[in-house]
Amino acid sequence: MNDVLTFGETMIALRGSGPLKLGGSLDISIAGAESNVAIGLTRLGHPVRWAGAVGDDEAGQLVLRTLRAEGVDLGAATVDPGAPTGLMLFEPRLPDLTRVHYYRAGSAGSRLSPEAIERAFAAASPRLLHLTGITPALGPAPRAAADRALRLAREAGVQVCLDVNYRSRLWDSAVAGEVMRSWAPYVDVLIASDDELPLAAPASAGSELADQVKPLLDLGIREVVVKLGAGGARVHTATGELHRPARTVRVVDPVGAGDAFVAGYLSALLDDAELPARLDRAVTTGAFAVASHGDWEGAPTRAELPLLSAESGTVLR
Ligand code: KDG
Repeated sequence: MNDVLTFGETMIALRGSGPLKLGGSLDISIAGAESNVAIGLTRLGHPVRWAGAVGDDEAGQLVLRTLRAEGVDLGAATVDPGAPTGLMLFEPRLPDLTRVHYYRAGSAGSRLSPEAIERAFAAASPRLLHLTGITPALGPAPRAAADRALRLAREAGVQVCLDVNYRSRLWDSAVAGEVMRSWAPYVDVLIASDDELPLAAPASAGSELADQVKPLLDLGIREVVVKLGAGGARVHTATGELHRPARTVRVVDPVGAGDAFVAGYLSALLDDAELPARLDRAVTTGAFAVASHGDWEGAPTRAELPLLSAESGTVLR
């Protein structure tokens, strides 16, 4: 049985080394928030099923081959012959600023159906369903698929994690807020950066973080986890709150850090670890991501977790 079921769009990711309009060479890999979490969890030893859709094309083959090589269960993945695999371009424009360009309108991922998600659930109930706020931004079909997943999880007593993951290039914040608020009552673990939290909190909530967290806990959300970037992370529950600072590492690429954080948090939760250990693992896996290039490539295995505590300049022979 899989510990986790997740789905969402995974695309071909092309990374340049400077302004795109000047040309040059591109590195090819894959990227997708949910599959980044799936890889992060799989490397930590948790069985994960990814139920997204790719086109019947070479790009789709790269997505599936990569996930398969990482040990992610693809038994419920869809190959859609009627649409291409999505594409995203990463353009490092300044040392600390990367622009992202999406080519995903009409992609296979934007046509993922509720029926595909029914099949994914029918095979076996997971312990946890992980969704992100990117999926409903892709179109009515993936939004309906995610709605269906939330209802199936509720019926089967499967706990739900939602990472708000707001993408302003995909949809308007008012619409995103409507969807996130309608999903909140189904969620057990809500993960958001501090600027994303207002999208999930009731529209009437105040502007202070505490004013936004309380109504979410009152709704029945068990853990509200707030990512604070370089400030670390905080988890709020009905009985209190807990903070962990970020781990100190040399930042080489912040992309994928949020997904790595989620993988670490959920891994410790699935191990039945207490809240302090969940946050510790989350800030550790997040730090691995910012210290490595790519969306998911730097995700640690369980044996590698202690490496982050090694002194600078350590060579392991
Ligand atoms: O931030 C890492 C991923 O979320 C990103 O690279 C891919 O899913 C993605 C998106 O839609 O931006």
